Amino acid sequence: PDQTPWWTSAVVYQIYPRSFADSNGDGVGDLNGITARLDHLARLGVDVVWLSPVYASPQADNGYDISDYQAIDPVFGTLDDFDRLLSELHARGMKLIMDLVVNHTSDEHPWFVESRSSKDNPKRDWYWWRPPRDGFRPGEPGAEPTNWESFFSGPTWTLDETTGEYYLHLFDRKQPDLNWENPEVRHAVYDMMRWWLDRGVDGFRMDVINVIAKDPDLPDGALTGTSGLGNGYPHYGTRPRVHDFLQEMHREVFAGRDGEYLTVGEMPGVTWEQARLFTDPARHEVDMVFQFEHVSLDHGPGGKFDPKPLDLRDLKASLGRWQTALRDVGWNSLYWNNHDQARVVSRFGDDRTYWRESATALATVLHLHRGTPYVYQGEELGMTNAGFTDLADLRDVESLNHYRHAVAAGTPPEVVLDGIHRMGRDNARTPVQWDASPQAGFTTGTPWIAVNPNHTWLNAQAQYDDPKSVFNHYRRLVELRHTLPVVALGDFHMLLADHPHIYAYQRELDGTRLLVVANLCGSEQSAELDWPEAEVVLSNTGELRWEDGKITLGPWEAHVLVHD
Ligand code: TEU
Repeated sequence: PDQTPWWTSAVVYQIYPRSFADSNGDGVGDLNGITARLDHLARLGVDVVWLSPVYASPQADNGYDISDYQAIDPVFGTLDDFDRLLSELHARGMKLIMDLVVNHTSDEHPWFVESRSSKDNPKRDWYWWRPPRDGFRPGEPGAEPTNWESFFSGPTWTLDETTGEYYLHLFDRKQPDLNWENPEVRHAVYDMMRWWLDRGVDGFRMDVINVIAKDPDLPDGALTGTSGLGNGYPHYGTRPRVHDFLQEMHREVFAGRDGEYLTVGEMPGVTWEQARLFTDPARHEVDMVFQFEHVSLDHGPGGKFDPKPLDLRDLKASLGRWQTALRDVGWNSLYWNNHDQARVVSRFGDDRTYWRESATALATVLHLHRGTPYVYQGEELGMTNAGFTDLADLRDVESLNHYRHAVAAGTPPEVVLDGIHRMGRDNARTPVQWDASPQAGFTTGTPWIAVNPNHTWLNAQAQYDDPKSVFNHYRRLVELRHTLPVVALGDFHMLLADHPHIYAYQRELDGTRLLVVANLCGSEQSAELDWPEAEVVLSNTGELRWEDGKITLGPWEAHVLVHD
């Protein structure tokens, strides 16, 4: 029988529930809002929905701080609302994968409330507790047990006054890290995962699943940057033990079930060498990973909030490396956007002069690689960065913590704000723009974060019936993946690797060849390209100009050709 996994020809759509659609006018998106908008997904043709967290949460990190894994937060609705959404998705032939956030819980989770209550509480060892560093009193600067810097600025340890010990949090202090060395923790997670699979969900996106294994000696990291804190990544990032945990998870949760599941591990800092192991089907770990190489290429010396221009050759080298790495084993995910990344049309494209052309050119280049594409809500409309100008516009704990620490460290506030407005996660979290009405059809109330003013022209309603719209271009890309086996399974071969502005590659399967050629800049480009006469199956703008082996492409002009 055909052993090709179903997800090799699938497209996944990510919903960030608080910004997708609000059904009860409280200004926050919810489950019933999603259910009311499923026709949008069906029109697009996507196969799977990845639902960002809707569990009970104090919302310190917009739901990535969970206080009850088996309850729906009232702001999103009820378990009945969830079951209705799931059955409506299944009725339309779509699958649903949940966001599994088990590197850490909320500090308001009963597990942590118990753990912190006393040193001899049975759940004390469910988290990472340590006394102050030798020679330091509790609360004294430098008393933190390691010098690691948090993803969200500052130390990764917070003192708990009750017991005079520190607890570890790689992210915000309201997100204490679970101790995966403790089998009780692992089995509690597996019980919860089975509970969701028994409810009918089709798999999981696993939040920062490659940092769950810490070096129990908790050594310091090398000092980096100006914060005086150290890089802990070598001591908690993608350690070999992660493979043991994922293989145990597969045995305990998935083995023996006959469903068609999808697992994708979000792995900041993962290398292609490690991804070959994580995604090798024979190892039963995960089906694919989210890697971060390509979305770090525009990080300047100061990191994410100190952006630098992207060099297309770096992008081609990076994505090409991952295509080569996973051509004979494992599988790639393909993404530009998610709820943590600035909007690609503003970041790598042109959200002014060539907004539609650049959005569709970038989509074409990404989607026809070998791998499973992920479309983040609003990306299919070409939604842009928020255009925020003020600190008061921001909601994201990562940005707000960064602002506080960077300004305290002496960076001028306007410099810090500029980096946040360009690269901050709130750019991806403004409400989906459904129509031109006052709150873009997202809510009848006051949205939790401002709607982008460009929704008056940039919205789904304005695009559904426009054959040249971003939406219909994405719809055609999904259709190509569903109809042409060469898109799902063809070998990948990069072309024009050294051209500074043209991204070109070929796919090949059983004699069928597909060519993608795109000019990813705002000025006309040409190149020598030798390819046989072929049929143009998709273009985003202009007529293909290709004479005597020389191709000429206008600004952001992209074409897809097939030669049988
Ligand atoms: O993201 C982890 C992560 O790596 C991002 O926070 C990234 O490092 C940062 O945003 C810079 O791009 C996952 C979730 O996707 C994110 O929303 C959560 O905030 C985080 O884990 C903690 O759960």
